[in-house]
Amino acid sequence: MKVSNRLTLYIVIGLVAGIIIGSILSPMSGEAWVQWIDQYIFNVVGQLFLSMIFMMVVPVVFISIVLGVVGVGDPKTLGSLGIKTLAFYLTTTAIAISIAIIVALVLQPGEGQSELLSSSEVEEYRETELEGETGEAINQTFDQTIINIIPTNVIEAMGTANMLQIIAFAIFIGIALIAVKDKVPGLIRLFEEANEVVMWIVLAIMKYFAAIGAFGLVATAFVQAGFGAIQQLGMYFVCVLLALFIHFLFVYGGAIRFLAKRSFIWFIKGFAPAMGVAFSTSSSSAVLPISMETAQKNLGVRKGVSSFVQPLGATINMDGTAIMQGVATVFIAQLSGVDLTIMQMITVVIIAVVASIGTAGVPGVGLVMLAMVLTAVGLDPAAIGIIIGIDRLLDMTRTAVNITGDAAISVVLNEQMTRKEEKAETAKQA
Ligand code: DAS
Repeated sequence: MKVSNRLTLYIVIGLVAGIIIGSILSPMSGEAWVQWIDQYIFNVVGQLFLSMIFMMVVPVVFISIVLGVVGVGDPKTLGSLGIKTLAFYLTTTAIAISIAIIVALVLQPGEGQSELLSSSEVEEYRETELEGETGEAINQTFDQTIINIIPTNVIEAMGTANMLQIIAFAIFIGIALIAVKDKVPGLIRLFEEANEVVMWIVLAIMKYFAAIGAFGLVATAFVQAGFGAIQQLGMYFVCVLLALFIHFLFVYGGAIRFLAKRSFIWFIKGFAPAMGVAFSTSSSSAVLPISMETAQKNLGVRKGVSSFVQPLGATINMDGTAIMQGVATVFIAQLSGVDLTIMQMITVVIIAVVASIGTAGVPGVGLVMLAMVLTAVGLDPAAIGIIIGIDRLLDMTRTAVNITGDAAISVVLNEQMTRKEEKAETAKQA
């Protein structure tokens, strides 16, 4: 069953209504009645929806990847699919951050605002975040990130929704099922039937709760939005949105148009429901079941590609986040009166790509990775305190870009695989 255009329309209506109502109420967010509505209506509705889709992430991702690997059929094809996927992801992320750096160098968002560095938010961020989990994340080295991919306890990996570890375990199970499939036909059928059940639940959640859930999440975000901060950080805000738009239009548009040889409008219309839910939840991981369902049902991506490429992408491919990091690094360098050298910019690109590998797609994770990037180029990570106020609004947009990149690559790989099979078929008949 396709994710219908009508459902897409309802989600968009929910989003727009949430933005309008949230923006109207935002100036009165200090009033008791606004806080009551925000806490007991918007927030409850939004969080219930978010919990429902988070509930489905681990079962959907695990079952889909096992079936995806079995669907691909042989480890060699899976290997080449994996290498192509990683190559596309690293390339698009490097392009994304380069676009971001260029936009920030041209528009100079930090020019003449160095007083921001002495704002109270900087010290507050240093005392709270940098002492906490962000501080630990900064110190996670690349080798730890790689070693952590293999779970020592698969139940804990699922219990903590450690996406990379779940993906790794599912790939092992899938490859084993291929090797012994004649002995375990019932087990493969069990996975297929379980997939029908979990995907039915995902679609039902979308059908009955996505519009109202998206409304609640966006409304509460805009009630609490730091519109004041936007005025002060207007150029930073514009730079991030402009770089996201350029990347979305030219990189993903180009990939769909010239690599997948499909219409970009077709792609946007088909993937819109997932983009809407990503925008409202600010979590690539939470929206993963919906983005896979939408890619498979609306964009015709086969399960073997979608259920391998998209979960991997939700974890290691965050072009939108890389864009925020590129702009924020140049912005904070400008505030600090530092002219980044070419070597430092290359370091930003490498660290941003490496940082995205070890972090799951959850709200605000981009700022944790930004602290690692700033530290790597000798800038003060506490300066993140300046941009944290408007990050919730930017997080929504960049999360939608993150998952759109994963879907675009899935469509490209799927179309290439289909064309390759058709060519082989023609050759066989000739
Ligand atoms: N919210 C993150 C995601 O889910 C992106 C970010 O924080 O930059 O993709």
